[in-house]
Amino acid sequence: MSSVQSEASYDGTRLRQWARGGARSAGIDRRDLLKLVAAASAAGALVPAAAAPAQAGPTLDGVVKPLPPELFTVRGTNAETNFAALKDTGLLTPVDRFFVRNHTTTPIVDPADWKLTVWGSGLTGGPVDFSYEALRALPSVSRTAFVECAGNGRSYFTSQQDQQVSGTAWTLGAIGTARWRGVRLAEVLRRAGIGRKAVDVLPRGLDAEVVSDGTNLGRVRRPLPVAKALDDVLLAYEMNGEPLPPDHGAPVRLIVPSWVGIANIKWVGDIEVSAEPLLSPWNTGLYRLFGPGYPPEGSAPLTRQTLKSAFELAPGASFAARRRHLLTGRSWSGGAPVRSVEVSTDGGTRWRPARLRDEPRAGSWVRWTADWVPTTPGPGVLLARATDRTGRTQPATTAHNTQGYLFDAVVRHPVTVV
Ligand SMILES: Nc1nc2c(c(=O)[nH]1)N[C@H]1C(S)=C(S)[C@@H](COP(=O)(O)O)O[C@H]1N2
Ligand SMILES: [Mo]
Repeated sequence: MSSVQSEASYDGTRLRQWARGGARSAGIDRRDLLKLVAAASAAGALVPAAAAPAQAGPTLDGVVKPLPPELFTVRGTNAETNFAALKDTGLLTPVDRFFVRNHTTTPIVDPADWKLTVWGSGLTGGPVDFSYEALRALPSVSRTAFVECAGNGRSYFTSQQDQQVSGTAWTLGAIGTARWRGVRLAEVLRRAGIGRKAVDVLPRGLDAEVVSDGTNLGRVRRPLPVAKALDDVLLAYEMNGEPLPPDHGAPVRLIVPSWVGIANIKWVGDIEVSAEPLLSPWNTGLYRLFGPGYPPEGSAPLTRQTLKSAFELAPGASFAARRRHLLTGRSWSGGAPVRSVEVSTDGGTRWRPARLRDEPRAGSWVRWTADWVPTTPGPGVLLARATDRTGRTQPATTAHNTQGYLFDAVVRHPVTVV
């Protein structure tokens, strides 16, 4: 099934039903939700993406793991991976440098006290609880998948396109790839008695309620259409062969391959299975595209990630002239496996193929290399662009949206030749 198509048309139904009172705003007042949507579409409500300055330091209140400045750039409650710190790592991002995106703070949840409650009108019976032990006793699967924030690359709307956007001013490091092990969500939903009338599945985190501009949005939760929930989604309890660490959702999180980061709910405590369509702030005012060219209620909710490329280099890195250098980087796409990557070292006039170091796979990234012998000392710019197997290539610019989601244009990486 072409999930992007079907989810978009399903969402049309969801919104029409909501307008007629047939869908439910889950855990938030209908008027508050309408206010959020209106704010998202109004240019006047924009807060510049650069509002929260990057801070340097080894820790951040609310994040458990250390955040040494050589590995991370702290942005508000979040920590961005420095791409240069991935240079000598393998395909998988080590936990010590995997980005953290927290709406509030990392909760500490003891697996012994934890249970997952599956409930709602889409079940054939009453609520069903799964303890951590019970979940671990179910058949497990492993898969490699990236988690990438929908706003990854957001700062380039401003720095490359001179446009205002709201949200965390990420460069390209709001992504990490890990090997996840857990239970298929489909397995848990079937055991809980999901019925034929179920349309939406709403996982909710155990972290604190999110208050934004004086409105309590409730706990982080985003409806997943039942088609995706029953497809390739995992309830993961292991990351790179170790129990899930606190900052990445311990004891159990969702992994929703190829979809925007927000779908991957961390610290999941309950899952509502609903026979009526559900709306939450995270699939209405947030995580849709708003702005010129989009309807007032926004685009359909974001599903798949777009495609991007990044050099494993610090911004402004310097290179000795007339020496051979090995440039390294990574490219990825939520749409399909990466097909090819090209690099330009002359500002985008000439492009040459990079060598792929990994077999491209859906939902993962590929590492690549390219040689470079710079000639003239002075400032320079490196560019990389990926093409995926759907035939899509990174464009020169990305159409503006007010919250700066899904930046996919080629990023200009400044360097100095000495
Ligand atoms: N419960 C909960 N789940 C959450 C979030 C959160 O703040 N709370 N942030 C989401 C967002 S926006 C992203 S991009 C990913 C980040 O996952 P990571 O912190 O493990 O990298 O988690 C998602 N899941
Ligand atoms: Mo995100």
